[in-house]
Amino acid sequence: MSTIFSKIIDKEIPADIVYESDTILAFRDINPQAPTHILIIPKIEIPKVSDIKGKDHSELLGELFDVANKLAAENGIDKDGYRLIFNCGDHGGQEVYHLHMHLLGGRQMKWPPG
Ligand code: DGP
Repeated sequence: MSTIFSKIIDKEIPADIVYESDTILAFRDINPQAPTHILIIPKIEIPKVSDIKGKDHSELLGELFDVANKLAAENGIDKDGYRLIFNCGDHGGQEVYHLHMHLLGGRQMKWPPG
């Protein structure tokens, strides 16, 4: 089922897009939890982490990480470090059921997460 992220991909609703390729879109989170908070998403609809099939999606996942590392460098958070998060399902705190990687940085992260 399509989510709000499909509308962002289709440019039906605006977003602060920081990267786009044929397969991936990245945009700033509407409710940032750190000075840098970017969502990196595949354009194809994969609802959640548990729907990933390594055989089918390994190249796409590699691209997601490449984009995360590139955006971390562009946003000046690569030296001090950053956090990459996939929330999965209710207990994982997932709100939007279109696979997305959170790139968070620009402040000290805590552990354990809430
Ligand atoms: P998650 O809880 O992992 O499903 O995170 C979903 C994130 O998506 C949350 O941090 C807020 C963000 N978000 C939800 N709707 C929109 C939107 O319309 N635009 C943008 N830029 N971010 C959104």
